[in-house]
Amino acid sequence: MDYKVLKFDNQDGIGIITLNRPEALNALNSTFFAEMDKMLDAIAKDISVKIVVITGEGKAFAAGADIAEMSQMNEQQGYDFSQVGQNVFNKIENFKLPVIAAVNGFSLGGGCELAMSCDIRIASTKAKFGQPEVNLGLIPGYAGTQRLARLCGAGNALYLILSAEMIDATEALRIGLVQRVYEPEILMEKVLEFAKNIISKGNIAVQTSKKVIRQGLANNFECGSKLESENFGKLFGTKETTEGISAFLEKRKPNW
Ligand code: CO8
Repeated sequence: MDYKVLKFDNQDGIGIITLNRPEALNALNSTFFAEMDKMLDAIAKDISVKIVVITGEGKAFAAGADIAEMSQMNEQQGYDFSQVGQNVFNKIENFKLPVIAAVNGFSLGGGCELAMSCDIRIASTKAKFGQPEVNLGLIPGYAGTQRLARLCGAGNALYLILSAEMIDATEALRIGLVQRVYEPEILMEKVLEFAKNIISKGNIAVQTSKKVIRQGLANNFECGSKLESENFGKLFGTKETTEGISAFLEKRKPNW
């Protein structure tokens, strides 16, 4: 497939998806959602990709849903556009591989919601975050009301969504919206180093950890803990776990 607003690069097993419509600050339009959906399917089939990084070209990660496209919408179309976005972001959240957001710049509205659907957010000191929808007489529509409240607590979600305030990376780090912050010049280097470190671990264990955390959060503590035990047990049936434990006891590096 020919991609118009996305780029893909496989760097030694790290699949890098770059939002590539910098002239519109990578605003999320229907083309973006169709292409992201297809690209995720293609990555899922490519066994050489072990982890995914999402970033943006230019000064934005993504400055939100495409306001020009939304300007023509009626109630039904607004609902449908919200559903399309939620489905794609759910696909990222439940993707079998870990997904890291390398937040290079503006991450606003739908752009912040995209970052929140990723597993881990690593930001540049130039990044800015916010849910400015109320400035437009809107609310977040790609599950931002739900993810922000779960990631940063109801108080922080209400503070940001009701005020439309834009915060910098330091503040985003303080409220737990991002996990690390680096200078822009070294952002990708640090993200790739981090991704490489994850790839060097037991891949099945890494993917199982993500699955159990994600499915556990969608259920109650008891269900989540049971899921953990089931998956913990299953790992003892894999060559990966046998090799990992043997390598430790034999004081050598695992040969996955
Ligand atoms: N949509 C469409 N175009 C955009 C968007 C956007 N969200 N953001 C920026 N652009 C365009 C601008 O129109 C401009 O285009 P042009 O050069 O043709 O005039 C170009 O990108 C560059 O932008 P600016 O000149 O504004 O750049 P600045 O550096 O001056 O400002 C800002 C950067 C502060 C990020 C500013 O562009 C801005 O405020 N953007 C809008 C941010 C925003 O409100 N985002 C939230 C959108 S609503 C949303 O995301 C809802 C999600 C849920 C949807 C549910 C489905 C219905």
